[in-house]
Amino acid sequence: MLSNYLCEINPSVLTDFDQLIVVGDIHGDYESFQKIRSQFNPEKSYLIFLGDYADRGDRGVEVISGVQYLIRKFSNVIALKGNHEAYKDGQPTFTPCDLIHEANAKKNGWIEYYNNELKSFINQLYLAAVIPETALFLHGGISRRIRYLKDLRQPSKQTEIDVLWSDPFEGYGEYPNSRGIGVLFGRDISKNVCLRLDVKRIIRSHQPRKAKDKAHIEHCKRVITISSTTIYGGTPFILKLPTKHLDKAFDNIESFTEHLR
Ligand SMILES: [Mn+2]
Repeated sequence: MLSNYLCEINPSVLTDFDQLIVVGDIHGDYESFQKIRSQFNPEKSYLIFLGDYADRGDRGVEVISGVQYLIRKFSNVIALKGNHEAYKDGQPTFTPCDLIHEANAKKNGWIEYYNNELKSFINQLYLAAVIPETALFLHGGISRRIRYLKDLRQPSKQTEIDVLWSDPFEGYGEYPNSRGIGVLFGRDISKNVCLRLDVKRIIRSHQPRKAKDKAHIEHCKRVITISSTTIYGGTPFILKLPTKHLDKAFDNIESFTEHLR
């Protein structure tokens, strides 16, 4: 159980920091994680991770313990849940789960790792974060089910699945996702959800192949996909945006893309 699904970021707290750093999928790429850490200044940065910390790359255990350390130590670091953090009774709801093999090789076996480390990590993850009038942050996407902020504060099981698994497509309407879970959402869905939740854009990850070298912008600039992993090649990056001119910075995102190589 997540103790709190939606992290509502107070804009006046945010402007206590110089920059907002947003991190996409890491997928066990510990080298990229270390570079992200070196970009983070606890006094000056507010840091948001968008999920998918492990699997695919071979150092998910290390990435998770690094993120765990940051969210425990700093109130200005928050981490969202990705579909690779979705487990039910110690069983992954996705395949393949490389973290099981990693935990068996590096720790005292999967069950112990899950119960003693992973579970408490997952319990600290939010499903989404919002900066009022500015941006909604989540791992995968949205659906018609999201009509009010309360749908994210108290999400139904299906809404949670939509957020973790969905992808945007360049059309209109909403269709079943070819992943077999979540939806494909069109530009009209993005427009409506942004209007109803009073944000200008949605920042997400979940498709690192689409954002190998730079942010992928679609749906009339309302949907921005980022990636912070080398697992599919390309140059991983983070967003590093000035908190005082956040809206302007989001509209000029290339200038605030910080490559990690
Ligand atoms: Mn994902």
